[in-house]
Amino acid sequence: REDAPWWTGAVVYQIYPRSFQDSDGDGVGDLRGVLQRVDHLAWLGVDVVWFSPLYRSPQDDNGYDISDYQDVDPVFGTLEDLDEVVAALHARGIKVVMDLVVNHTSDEHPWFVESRSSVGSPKRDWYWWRPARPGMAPGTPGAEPTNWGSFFSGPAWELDEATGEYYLHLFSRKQPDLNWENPQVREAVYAMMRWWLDRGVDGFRMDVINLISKHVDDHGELSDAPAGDGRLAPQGAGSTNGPRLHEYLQEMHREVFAGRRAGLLLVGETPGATVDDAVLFSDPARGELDMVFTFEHVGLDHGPGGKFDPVPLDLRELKATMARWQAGLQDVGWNALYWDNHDQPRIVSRFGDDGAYRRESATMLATVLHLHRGTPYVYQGEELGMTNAGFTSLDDYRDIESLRHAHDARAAGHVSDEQLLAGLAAASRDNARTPVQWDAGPHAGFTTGEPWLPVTANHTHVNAEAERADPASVLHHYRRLHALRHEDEVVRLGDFTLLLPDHPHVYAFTRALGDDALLVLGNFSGEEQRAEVGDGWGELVLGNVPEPAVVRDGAVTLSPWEALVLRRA
Ligand code: ISL
Repeated sequence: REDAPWWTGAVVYQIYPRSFQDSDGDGVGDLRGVLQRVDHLAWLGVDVVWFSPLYRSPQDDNGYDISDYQDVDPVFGTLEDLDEVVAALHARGIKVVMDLVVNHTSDEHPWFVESRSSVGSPKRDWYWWRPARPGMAPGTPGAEPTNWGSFFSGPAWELDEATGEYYLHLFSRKQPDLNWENPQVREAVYAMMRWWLDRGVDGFRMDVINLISKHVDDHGELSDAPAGDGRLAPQGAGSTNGPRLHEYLQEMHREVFAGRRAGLLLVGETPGATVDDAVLFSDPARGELDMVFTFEHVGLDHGPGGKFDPVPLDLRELKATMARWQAGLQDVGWNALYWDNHDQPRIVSRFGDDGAYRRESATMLATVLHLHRGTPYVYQGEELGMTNAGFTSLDDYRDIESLRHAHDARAAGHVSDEQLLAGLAAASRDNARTPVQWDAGPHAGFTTGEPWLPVTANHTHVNAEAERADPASVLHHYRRLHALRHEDEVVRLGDFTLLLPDHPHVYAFTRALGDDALLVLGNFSGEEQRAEVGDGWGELVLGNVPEPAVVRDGAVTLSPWEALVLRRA
């Protein structure tokens, strides 16, 4: 137990800088704004802050399109401001993790500007340039070098008129993919990473890191992925978990992290990774990453038409999925636990009830997640029980994925405007990106100017100031969960066992370590629910309602959205 890495007892807090706190009235959050809120983070008891990209960027994808890896975008401040923020957080014992976006750069990055300048450019091979399909004229539909689809709609290839070749972009056309096959690219990335560690940051959250190795054949060529009927191949086909991925990660580890101070955090974002993949990524003996973000549990409410065509969650599927990941990483590796991030709709609006039971369901969801085995990630505003944005007009949306989807859906004409708006209201990434609700005042205390994205109307009662004053609030509940992880070895390290897999509304599991054990229950419904949990449960560790349920004759009746944590008697 003493050997367990520090992050088994840590909570990570994600800041999306654009929406956290504005200090200069331009309506966009910034680093000096973060300085104003360091007390909030310290009081909340988080151990690490992960910053979504702060780097210089044209902001086509809100900073996930980087034009200079070693500078801060002026909209957020300066490198000196960042140094101050890092120092202020370190002074409170909070580590700082940077987003690392190295599957792609911005098309305005000097590397790409050089690469696109001519077919003979020394950096031509730093990106994926390919001619049109044999026998087809560049620019004609279907002439793209492969059938790969972009994550943001349409083909993953863009024709560059000047040289007559296409370049690969798995995301927007302003995000060309780097060619990791080229050793110079890898060395440039590693050098940049070392520069950040030398500057004092404590690790990286690696954006779509399992897309960096493309599926090339023996001749270095890319080819069509199975699509069935001539349409675009699914997103990520041809590039997910490619053949050299583990080799690259191990090389990165040797080149960047070997011999560094203890206490770094390396977390990968890995859409499409399976449990078996995650074991490989997070097995300490392999020298790759500490943990990865999985996507299976946040795909369970995607319908036949994808994320913008949501279906109701079947709790049994959620339990089965989470339990499979818990079991798969029990002996080797580690889980990253999350409900929310800057790409996902708000969990209280998604799996909870953001109306009458907002407080209860937000605290229940938090309890269930944080009591799993793994490192919990809290996304800004989640600790307040912030809800989805509730936008009713297309004009409110700013997110490139949402706008591209809306454009394509309208062009294809297969959904009504009403359906389109309903899909966006449920699943748009902008749901997570509305400004943090600090107080009941104008623009929720986020800015003195016009916020870049509308503030949610419920900030008059859902806000940090009001919740700080209310011990029963979502905010206080998160603080208790963080303290519990810091203090309780069973929460950190106990084995996970799912109970009642077939109960349609109750999430139930135990955590056990030596003689100690916890029972965790969550009612995922607005009705009372009875659950058979057996006898032998004693002390109340945590609840979320004024009169917590009690186990009698081996059964318990939970009130709507109740969460209950009991210790073995
Ligand atoms: O949000 C998604 C779909 O709705 C995901 O597919 C997402 O695009 C994917 O998880 C990758 O996300 C990361 O890389 C993107 C960036 O837009 C996201 O914000 C980032 O989290 C490209 O850098």
